[in-house]
Amino acid sequence: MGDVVSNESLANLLKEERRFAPPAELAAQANVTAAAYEQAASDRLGFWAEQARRLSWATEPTETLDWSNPPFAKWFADGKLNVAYNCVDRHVEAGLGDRVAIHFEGEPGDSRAITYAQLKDEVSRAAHALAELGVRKGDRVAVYMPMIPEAAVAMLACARIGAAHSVVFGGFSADAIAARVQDADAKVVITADGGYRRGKPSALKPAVDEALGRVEGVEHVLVVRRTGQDVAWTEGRDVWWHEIVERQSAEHTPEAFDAEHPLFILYTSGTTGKPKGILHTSGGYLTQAAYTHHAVFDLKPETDVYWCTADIGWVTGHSYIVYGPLANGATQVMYEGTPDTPHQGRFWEIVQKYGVTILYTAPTAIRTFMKWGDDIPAKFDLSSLRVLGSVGEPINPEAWVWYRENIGGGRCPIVDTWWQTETGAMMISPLPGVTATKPGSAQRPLPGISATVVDDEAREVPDGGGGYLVLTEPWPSMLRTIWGDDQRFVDTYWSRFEGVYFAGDGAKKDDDGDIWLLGRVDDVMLVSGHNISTTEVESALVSHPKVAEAAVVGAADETTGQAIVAFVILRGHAAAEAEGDTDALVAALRDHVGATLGPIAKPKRVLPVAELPKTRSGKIMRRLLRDVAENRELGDVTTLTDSSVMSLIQAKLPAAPSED
Ligand code: 6R9
Repeated sequence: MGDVVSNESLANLLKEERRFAPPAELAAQANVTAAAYEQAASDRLGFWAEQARRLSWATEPTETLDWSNPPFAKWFADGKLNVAYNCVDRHVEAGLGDRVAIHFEGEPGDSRAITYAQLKDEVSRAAHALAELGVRKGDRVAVYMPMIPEAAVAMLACARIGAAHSVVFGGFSADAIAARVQDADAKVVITADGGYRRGKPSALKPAVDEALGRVEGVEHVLVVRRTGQDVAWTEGRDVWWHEIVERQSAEHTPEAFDAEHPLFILYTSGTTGKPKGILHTSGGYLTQAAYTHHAVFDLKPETDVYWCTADIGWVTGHSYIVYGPLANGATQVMYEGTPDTPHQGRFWEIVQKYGVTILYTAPTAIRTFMKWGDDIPAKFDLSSLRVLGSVGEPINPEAWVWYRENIGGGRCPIVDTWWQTETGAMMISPLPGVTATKPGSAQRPLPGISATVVDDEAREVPDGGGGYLVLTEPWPSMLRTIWGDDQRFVDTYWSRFEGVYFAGDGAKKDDDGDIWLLGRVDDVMLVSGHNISTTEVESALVSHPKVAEAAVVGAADETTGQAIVAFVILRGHAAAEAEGDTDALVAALRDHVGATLGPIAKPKRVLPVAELPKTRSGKIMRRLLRDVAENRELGDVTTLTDSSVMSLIQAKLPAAPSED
């Protein structure tokens, strides 16, 4: 079929027949039922106006959406609120001051429980401290912190005084800090001496010092003492958090800001080019973060113990550690360190210790746990869990089923939540009390959200077809622009298809109309005229019992245009068995993909590797694997978690590719 050109935008190869009904007990008590879809469908703006009333407004909005100047939206524009008041004070005023807001678990094993009353005092003091350092409404503050409660306090203190925060992930370099501080013109940087990572203190302040040697405009650096490491000190500029914050009053009157007042800027690393400063504002963002956290996790704040394992430096940490859960008065766990310190059961030990009921993590972590083996979670009591979430990448059906069985004990619904830094909050996801879930599918747009799949000509694809994911109506937590670059905002998201938001992801609709995310469109492979998604081939590989993780890329090929090259990580036992001789296994894996998806998707080469290149938020970087597969010099590796991974992979490349 060499040169047959398919008229599909994206082939639909994978069939998944497994279905899991929502647990009856959960469905009977669910926060949100199927009626929400109907209600939102009949009156979308009325639906969101009602969700906005979950918040406490100083001035209730009378307008819902102003879309008179697309794509620049205004939500609840005549309303006024204080985001920090909504996340903290109002719970204390409601008599819930003694409820634990954050169970902090440090990597070395230290722990602290912080109640809503304590959080209110700490946020108030930090707000006064920022004001004393000269931070005013409308200013920007950069935050470069480990995963400690002060990171959340810092963000809320900014929100409280109307300064936008720009959190820079604590694993990023001085270059990244400098670029972000400069782009946002930050006045203050909040950091720590360091944090604990992989069993030892890991310094943070030196990177801030280095960055500030290169950019101007930062007046003060506020430093939390976490590790007690020695730090260089710039007199007049640097201030210890404990010295300035502790002496402030715990009484602070929150000012109400316009719903469209900037709340934060978060830079998406992006695969190429200058990072984009994604701007989020207050009222619409908080409405959707709070609503989705309530609906998708079925949060019962009186009894649930919620844990999101993301870092505060990513949007998941913003929306589902800080703003959504705290707006809902949740009790949550916050963990500082890595999943394998001091042992590979650390996450399950934490679930057991705090009685975690709702767990939100990423496919990359789930696949790592699969690789480490079923026996590790089996040693812990995970019976408190009742809802499991996934975010960050498409979750392979096999990883989904593993998560359900080995972590969820076969009883917990899994919510696979699709969204982006740009969308601010969840957009496509099952509802745990409503949806019969399908392993690997994010399924339906949430109530009040309009998403679909279109072909190259912007025509909606029929059920069973594949193409591009688009969002067809504005939503409350949508990005408002790219900081300082409205034109880039329009060009990047609103120009590929007229009048709709293009997310950059490939997707398909199955025969029931449910949506399956198929990876970034930049990664789609073109094999003999067929557009084949990375996700489907990777999922077919992961469905083989010997494979824990897979990444596939299209490499230039004389006969087929591109040929599929697969990099696989074997599961613990399989890696040991295959030691030395992988030829038989490679042949078996190629056949397995061929049998699962059809001959067109059979990889030309399969390379077992020990690690895959990932971004710091755990997403596979296929671009670098493409460089390897095409024997090119490696592109930019600075966003890699571990740059030695690439030399290991290159060293493993056999001279002669396996052929049919
Ligand atoms: C929240 C977050 C956004 C990109 C997005 C997509 C991928 C996220 C996903 C998913 C399939 C899911 N993605 N969740 N793909 N299924 N449930 O991750 O934001 O870091 O901006 O990344 O991540 O490709 O476009 P962000």
